Amino acid sequence: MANSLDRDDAGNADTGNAETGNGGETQQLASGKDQVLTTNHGVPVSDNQNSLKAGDRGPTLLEDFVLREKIFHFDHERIPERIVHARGSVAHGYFECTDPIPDLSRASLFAEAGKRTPVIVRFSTVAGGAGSVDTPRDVRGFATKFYTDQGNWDLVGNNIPVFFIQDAIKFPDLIHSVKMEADRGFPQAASAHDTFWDFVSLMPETMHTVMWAMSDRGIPRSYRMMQGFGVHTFKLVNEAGQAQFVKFHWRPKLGMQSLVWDESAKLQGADNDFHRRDLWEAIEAGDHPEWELGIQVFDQALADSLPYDVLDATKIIPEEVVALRVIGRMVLDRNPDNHFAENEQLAFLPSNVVPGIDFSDDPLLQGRLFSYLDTQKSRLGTTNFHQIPVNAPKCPYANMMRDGMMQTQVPEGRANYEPNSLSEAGEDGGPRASARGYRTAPQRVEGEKLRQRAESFADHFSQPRMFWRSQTENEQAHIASAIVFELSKVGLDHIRRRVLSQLRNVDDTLAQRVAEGLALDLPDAAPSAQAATDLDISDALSIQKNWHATLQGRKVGILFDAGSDNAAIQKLSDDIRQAGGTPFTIAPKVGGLKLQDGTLTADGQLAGSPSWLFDAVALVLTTDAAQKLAQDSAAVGFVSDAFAHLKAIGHDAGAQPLLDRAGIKADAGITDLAGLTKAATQRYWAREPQVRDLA
Ligand code: HDD
Repeated sequence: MANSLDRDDAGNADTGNAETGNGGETQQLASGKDQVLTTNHGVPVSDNQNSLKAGDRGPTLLEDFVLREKIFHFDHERIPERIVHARGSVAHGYFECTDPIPDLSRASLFAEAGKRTPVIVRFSTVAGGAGSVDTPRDVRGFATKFYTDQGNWDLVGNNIPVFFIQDAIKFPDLIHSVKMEADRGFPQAASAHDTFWDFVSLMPETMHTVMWAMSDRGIPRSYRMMQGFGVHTFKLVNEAGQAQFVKFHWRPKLGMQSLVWDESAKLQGADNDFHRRDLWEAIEAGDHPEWELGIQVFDQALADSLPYDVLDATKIIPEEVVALRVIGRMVLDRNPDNHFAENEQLAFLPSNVVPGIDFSDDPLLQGRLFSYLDTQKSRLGTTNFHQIPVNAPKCPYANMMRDGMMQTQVPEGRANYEPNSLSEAGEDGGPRASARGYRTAPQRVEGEKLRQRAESFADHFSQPRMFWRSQTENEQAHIASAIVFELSKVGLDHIRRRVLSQLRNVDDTLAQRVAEGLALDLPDAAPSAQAATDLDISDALSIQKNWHATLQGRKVGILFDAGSDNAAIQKLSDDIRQAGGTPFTIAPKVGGLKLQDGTLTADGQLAGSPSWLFDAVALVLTTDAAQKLAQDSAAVGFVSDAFAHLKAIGHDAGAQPLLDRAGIKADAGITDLAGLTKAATQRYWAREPQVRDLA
């Protein structure tokens, strides 16, 4: 395809090979060097600086088609943002099957070891708008489109394995309550407000997901350090049509890591794009994010033996009950070329499944199957949204669906209905259904038509209690503090009290801690449909119990100033790189500074590079520089925040005056420069009681 217009200096086009119009290839937007600027209709433009006027100071003429087209197009550049998950970041990559499962599923992407399937992944926050921030407390979307050779499979999941509600009919209420409040338009990207907690307090089924969202899972350090979950129970179906239940899990190669709350709040000012930038920079640097795909496979008999319903999306099946089998890995190795084309226009549909993967009767999933197809028409404007390159399958597709707004395809012949016998006359009869096509797994269904929640969905508290009991002490403190913080932003007293009464059903000590944190009396427990039982603790639910002590994917900020030891900075930077981390140098001034040995240009200026941006920090300073910086609140804050955020601090002897001013007390995370690469693989949870009052 000729995808660029060759023009001579006079703007004459060489259209020699460019086929356009019926049956030909569509002309693409020209790219590359030496292109002539044209209108959208291909007319060369001679002046892109001045509109057409009557006299050089006169009024602009209506006939200026160049101006009108440019402004017209600009006026319409935005499309409706997603009603939820508006803010997201995408990356391309591949899924590689490592442990084929033809016995379980006839999905071709799981057929052979080593088989690679292209993917695009979109990570997102839920509540904020497209231009909001990356680090609020929120659930994160983790949506993967697999461009398989049997069509697109979209696994549209989250970083939390459960959901707030059990039935899709509650989704609009949930989302209305969490988004900015309807009259005032705030708060943006935050659940800490009346309407969300009002909904939560009245809907005890939210309690499990609330516990996860209030835990450190709600403030991930990086998209690369989050788990992902398909959430619902799905089915795998093999060649013989036999179906088994399945739950899908993504496990990050870097392990799980989270921010601490104060850090995540401050990051919202320091870098709105903290997660987007992290993903982009890692891929640009060739440090390709990777996850394992694990499955939990189980049959009806196991499902029947569990004390909860596998069709209830507010429940997990602990890995200790059904082990995870890793069947593949996903690598993200390419950043998008264009944010609008590949992110804004990207459309996920849980209804996109391929042969070998099927739905369960989870009522939340069933509702989603309608909602996503529907929303794309409103967001992308046309039923032909599947033709947008990022949404189109990479395998051939053919059917009798025709026309519609923004149709870009030009089907040939008259076979736009089926069956037809046109081929008997030598014409192309078009595509036909195949026995190898998608077949729904047979399932006997019977029952009365009714609007009723199954009894087996009634236990809203045992699993949140299991989650709470499975956390470390620090993690429990974080949950209690997070709920205190959120409820402190709730203005209506009766809502706070009702949340407390629901929390009593989860765990009395949690409710007590939250009540104390708010200086409220503990109300009676709310009436509950089913009292909680003590399920076994699941260590897999804790981030801290599963910490990967590695510098990979972590960033170390190195503060220096005039006169610092350049050799020490270079050695430290090399050590950090060797260990898989990223060094970032910071100085009060970004131009080249004269050091003991040579000059060094910092990567970032101190006021714009607070320690919140890094996983650990180093101070390489002369005593004079440290004394001067001890008078600078940005420098003192750099150190005291690193300490308060439980990070490793490596320093040379000269840095002592700054450490003293910041009130740093020695502990396992405070080290000389040589010890920093090891120390920086951790957060220092034991320090936490020193730096804040644990609720
Ligand atoms: Fe949803 C977007 C995940 C329940 C309706 N959802 C959306 C995205 C993710 C999820 C990751 C962003 C996709 C993207 O990046 O473009 N949603 C979930 C999960 C759910 C869930 C894990 C429960 C297990 N969602 C859910 C329900 C409904 C919706 C019950 C409606 C009945 N979700 C939508 C939506 C969105 C969406 C309104 C907004 C934009 C879009 O679909 O394409 O249709």
